[in-house]
Amino acid sequence: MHRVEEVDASEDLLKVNENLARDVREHLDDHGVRAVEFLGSIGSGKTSIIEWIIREYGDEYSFAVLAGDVVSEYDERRFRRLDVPVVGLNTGRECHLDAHLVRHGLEHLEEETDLDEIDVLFIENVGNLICPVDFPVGAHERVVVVSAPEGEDVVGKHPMIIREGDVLVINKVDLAEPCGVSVDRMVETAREINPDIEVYRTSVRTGEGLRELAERLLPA
Ligand SMILES: Nc1nc2c(ncn2[C@@H]2O[C@H](COP(=O)(O)OP(=O)(O)OP(=O)(O)O)[C@@H](O)[C@H]2O)c(=O)[nH]1
Ligand SMILES: [Mg+2]
Repeated sequence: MHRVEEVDASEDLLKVNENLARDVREHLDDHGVRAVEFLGSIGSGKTSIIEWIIREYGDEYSFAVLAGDVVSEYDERRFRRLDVPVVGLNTGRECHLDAHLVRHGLEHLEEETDLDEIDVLFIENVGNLICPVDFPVGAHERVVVVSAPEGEDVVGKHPMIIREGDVLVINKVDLAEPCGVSVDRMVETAREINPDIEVYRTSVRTGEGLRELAERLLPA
């Protein structure tokens, strides 16, 4: 059921999103759910990393996923195969999730599962390095994922998302050498932009760095 929000036309949309994100966060906190948002480039490996964590830690934690995509259900179907509660969120022509959509996603999730039973909610944003930056959705952590084959400059060209992230994942490091990319240089650039960002180098192909990343993101 869509609720009608009363919005003063002059009110800043970002402010509305911020308020809704606060509601989402409070709701998650009320139910003891830790939410981890994955945002970043198209095809950088967001779904693959979340799948890996769910497979490896599924016996210890209870997971659920909100899978954002522009129009399709590809990622939703991938998560469903892992037998976790999933809600697909299609943004239509929009290139990012927002807190309003996520709140509805949570309502749908609660139709199939009791939030009190969920330890960790993964929210996969639409692949995009620009638009999601200004629309936090209430997650406790924002994990930015880029990949080595995108080239060293991908980090420096998108400083806004690097400033916004709590964690930066440089994935597909197995392809760095064949692509002639220096992952060290990517890390250096990220630290110049945001000295506080925590950086993980990962490969879903070889497993490198994934356990360290998971242990940083999952509750103790
Ligand atoms: N070589 C290599 N391939 C990877 C790695 N991680 C993911 N891939 C592949 O990269 C492709 C895209 O991975 P996804 O996990 O779908 O990427 P995504 O970021 O979720 O993509 P979107 O949701 O479409 O933005 C798939 O073919 C994966 O198998 C990795 O670490 N190394
Ligand atoms: Mg995906």
